[in-house]
Amino acid sequence: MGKNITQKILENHLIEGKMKADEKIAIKIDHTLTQDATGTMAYLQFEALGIPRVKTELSVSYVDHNMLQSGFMNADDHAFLKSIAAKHGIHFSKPGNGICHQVNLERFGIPGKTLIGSDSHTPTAGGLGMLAMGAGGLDVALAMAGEPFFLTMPKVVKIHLFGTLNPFVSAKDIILEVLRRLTVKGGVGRVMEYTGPGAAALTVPERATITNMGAELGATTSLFPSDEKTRHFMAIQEREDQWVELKADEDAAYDERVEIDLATLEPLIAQPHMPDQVVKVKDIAGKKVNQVVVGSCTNSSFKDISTVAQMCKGKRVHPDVSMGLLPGSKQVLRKLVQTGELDILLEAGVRILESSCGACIGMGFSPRTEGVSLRTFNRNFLGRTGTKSAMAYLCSPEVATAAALTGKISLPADLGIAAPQVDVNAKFPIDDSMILAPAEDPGSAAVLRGPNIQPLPINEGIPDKFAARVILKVEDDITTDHIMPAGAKILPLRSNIPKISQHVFEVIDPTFPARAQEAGTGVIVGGENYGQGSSREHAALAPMYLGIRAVLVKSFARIHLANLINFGILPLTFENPEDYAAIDRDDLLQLDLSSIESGKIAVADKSKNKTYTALHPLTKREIDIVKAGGALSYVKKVKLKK
Ligand code: MIC
Ligand code: SF4
Repeated sequence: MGKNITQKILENHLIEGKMKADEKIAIKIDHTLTQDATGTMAYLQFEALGIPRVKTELSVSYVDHNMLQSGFMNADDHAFLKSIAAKHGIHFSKPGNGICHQVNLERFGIPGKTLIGSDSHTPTAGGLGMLAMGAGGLDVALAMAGEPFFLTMPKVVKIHLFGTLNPFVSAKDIILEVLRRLTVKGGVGRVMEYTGPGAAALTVPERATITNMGAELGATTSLFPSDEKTRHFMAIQEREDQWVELKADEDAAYDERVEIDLATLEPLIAQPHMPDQVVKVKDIAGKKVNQVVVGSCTNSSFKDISTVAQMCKGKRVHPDVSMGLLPGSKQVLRKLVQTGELDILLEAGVRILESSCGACIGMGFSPRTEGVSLRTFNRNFLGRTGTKSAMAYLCSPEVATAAALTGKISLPADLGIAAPQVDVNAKFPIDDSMILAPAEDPGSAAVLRGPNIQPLPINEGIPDKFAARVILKVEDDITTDHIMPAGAKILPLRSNIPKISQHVFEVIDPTFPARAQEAGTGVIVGGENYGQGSSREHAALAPMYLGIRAVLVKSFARIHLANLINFGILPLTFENPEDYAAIDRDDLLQLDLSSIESGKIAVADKSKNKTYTALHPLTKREIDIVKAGGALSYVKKVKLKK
């Protein structure tokens, strides 16, 4: 039986375990990336491991999230990141050079290599044939220290694309269609591997739009083959020598299959407040729009923005709409200058924002009260725009531009203009001057630490029996944006756990931090897919700081589950999902871990006089990690001492 691409890359990197779906495996990591919002913690953790220089082939630290710099905090983080990168052998991409996933595609990604990044959209690099996964900062720190990365062997889904896209229908519509069919839980435990003539016809940036938003399916990662299109993209980036071919065998086996006829796709749009609330644009056409933003790691390539510029040529943004644009990288922005398209956008009345995450993570450009905002981004979770009452929709650059020009949700084909044609052979300005190489001599680099960079809090570990109060009970599909919101006010506190923890669950229940601290030891109860979304380990670290020692839910999202384990929080699932209904906020639970090695523990609800069995997915190693108070203590105590 032949192999698919996922199996080929995993086999080349396998350190431990059997490549059988749902088994735990450990793999070697070739590249790592961090961004600033998760990076400060990742490097503090790397530093705590006491390893002088990274052991990966390549590690890059990007600054793209916290770029508002209102006050000293973000700037201090940047200075810390730059100095610690120089010291430990890490490349540093300066603020302004671009969004990590876009710059990684352009300048660093290599087909067939493994990459983990402290950002959930790291799978963007799957568009280039890299096996790229999001992970918590601590897992990235461990990979930089040469430790293997542990994951559950995913199922591999073949997504066969055929047929040709119609004018004004683009890569974003393909991934929105996948989300419509499979939902935000549909990719959990799976790698989505794209094949077929429809996949072969897509360019690397188009493929990257699809692999990027595979994160919203909950997928471990998404992958395209590395073929002529990949070689061509790397040649344009003057990196053809790093290209290797990568394809599935003719008789490769897959666990599941999905077929999409691209010719049948119409422009799609995800409605508030979940990326899988997908409908046809034509079904909600006519709705008035206040704001449009083009950008984010999903849709900020030259192809995306050139498409917008061509549609805006000779036209004006509607008087009732504020339109913003975040180019994905300095390279994209310079290219727009060279083609004259930046001027077309300015003439049309588009607001040019920095090459950064910006509005995607609520760093500025928030919509007005109850504002309708169309975004080419990947997430529209409640409150993420920075305005809780706003209605955020996700769509392609084509649909976003049609709305900006007409003031309402509209079909781009109704504008009566020719579909844009982007020159895929165009040369790009190659300029790595904003990427700083590490110092030759680590001793020569001093680490700069501003007052906002506070030491890592320590978890002392959990005893075999403990009582804990239910601090909060939540529903299905709780995202990390619910648990640990971002935005301009909170993101600057990412290096300061005591302060940021005061915002945990702010959008759901602002009394959470005070009640958790008062209770001393707490539990969170939740539904399915708990912790979907971001890789931010603050969604585990900050609750841990507030005394949360267990999370009892119907099911977990992958990265958040790993983060809970990494910070010594016991992840539990109901043996009988109906028990969820019986537990209430403020109940006092007694947890007995004496049978933990059997995969189960006993939970007694003292307030209700009931007992339940809770399951956990932990391996022996992970049980030891949780008991030790988290992976850092465990690795320092057990592994690195060997
Ligand atoms: C996001 O898109 O939510 C972020 C901000 O990029 C996060 C990382 C973070 O919270 O710092 C992610 O996706 O992992
Ligand atoms: Fe940045 Fe948004 Fe991409 Fe996250 S999803 S990395 S915030 S652009």
